[in-house]
Amino acid sequence: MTDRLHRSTLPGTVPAPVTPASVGIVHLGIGAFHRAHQAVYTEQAARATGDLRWGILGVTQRSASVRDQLRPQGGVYSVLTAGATETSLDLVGAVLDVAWPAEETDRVLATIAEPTTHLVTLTVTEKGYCRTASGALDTDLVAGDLAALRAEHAGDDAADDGPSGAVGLLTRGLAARFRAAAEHADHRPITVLTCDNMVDNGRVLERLVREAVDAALPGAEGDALRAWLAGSVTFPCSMVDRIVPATTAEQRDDVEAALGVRDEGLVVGEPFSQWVVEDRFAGPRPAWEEAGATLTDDVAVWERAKLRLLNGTHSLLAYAGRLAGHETIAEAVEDPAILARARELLFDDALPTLTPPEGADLRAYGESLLVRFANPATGHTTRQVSMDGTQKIPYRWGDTIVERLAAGEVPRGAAYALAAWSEVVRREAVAGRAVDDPRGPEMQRMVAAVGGGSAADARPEDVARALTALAGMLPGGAGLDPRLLDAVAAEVVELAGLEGVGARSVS
Ligand code: CS2
Repeated sequence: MTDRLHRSTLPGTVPAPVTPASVGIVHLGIGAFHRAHQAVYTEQAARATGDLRWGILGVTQRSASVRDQLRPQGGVYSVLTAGATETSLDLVGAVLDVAWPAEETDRVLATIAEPTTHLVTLTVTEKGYCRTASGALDTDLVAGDLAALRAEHAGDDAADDGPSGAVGLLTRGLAARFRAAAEHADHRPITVLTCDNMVDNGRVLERLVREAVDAALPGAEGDALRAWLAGSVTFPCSMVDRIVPATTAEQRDDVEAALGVRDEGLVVGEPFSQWVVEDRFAGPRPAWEEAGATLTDDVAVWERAKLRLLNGTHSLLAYAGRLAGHETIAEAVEDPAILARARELLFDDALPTLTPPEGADLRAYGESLLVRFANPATGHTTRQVSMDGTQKIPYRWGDTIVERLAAGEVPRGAAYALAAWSEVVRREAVAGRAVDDPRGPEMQRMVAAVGGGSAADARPEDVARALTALAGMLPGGAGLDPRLLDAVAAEVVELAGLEGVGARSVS
């Protein structure tokens, strides 16, 4: 067996990573995406400037697996950049350690409170924000954190069963920082930077933190904390982009052969990477612009273009691809029938709804996405991208649909995409398999109800109408618009007919 990669036993064949002097960033949700994106920008900024204040304490969400991958390696891991024709390997040392909150909540809270910590960043996925269908904080889901926040505020020991969600953990961390600031008579400003694929992501998170404080500490009790949040904490918006699929065992073996040491923390990403960040920081930050990030006052135009064009098309490819039996996004985009519908969503539906960011050509951007999706080297699966549809679709297709309907047009590509999603859900329900979505059980019950108690008896077009109208899915009442519902129903009849209703299961 080969040795494990470690800060102290680095392979000589790849440039050495940085070793930060201290933690400056707490990152909530240290999955593959963060390690292949923001951590790489932080690493490159440190290399360019020599500023070593920006070590990252990564925090996992539900499981300890990333901690178990990185802690034995002193935080160091490699990034395999997988292009269609070339690959390259880099070592990243920006992550100093990883904490699993179930066992180390106190350490996470204390690190957020430290004066040397200037940023909390997040990639916890859309569902990690624990919202109800109306978008408000789901106070039942985060009840444990709210109780702990109350207890900590009163100076009691929180009966800690581990945090129940990122928003709860973040709010507790901010409250700990507020108390430390009061104790030391300083302000400890801090920036909370969300990097998840949501419209106006910073504003959404700011509101959810406020809702958590209001729920746990209503009235005068929470006033001083609220004032500190308003005066000392900023929540910039950001747009992040890099295709980073789950790492496979085969890729780990290949990299082990190349490096001569075993890296359990390996992540794989495409060559393209982009980060547009709203320039609204409460205190110091790494010089991410040295690594190619764009700091701007107007993230919204980029955020909307990326969500509607890239993520919107990605989801269409994932659902339609699964129905056609394609395992990867690259296979799906090379299927001419699916590609034609992807182009329709991109160029006929989404493009007319967008304002191009300064200097950008969104048609060329759309074409470049199709090339990126066709890169077979990342191995991104349709199954992975199709997860959590109810959490993603509102941002990816919702606003396109609303704006096209308002302009008197029926968005055909988006209707096809909704039909493909509905068909995947229906077939899972018929097969009695769990739908990989926080609202999966609710949708399964819905399919059965449409079939009069049996999913197998539900007609695809009726399921599609019901799912399109599901509360919280499409903004502005678009899910009830008869023009859209008729278009989705017509598409699903075709999709179901092509595949033979219920006969074939989704891959
Ligand atoms: C994907 C994204 O899994 C998904 O839903 O659409 O993770 C996508 O790969 C990234 O947003 C690309 O920047």
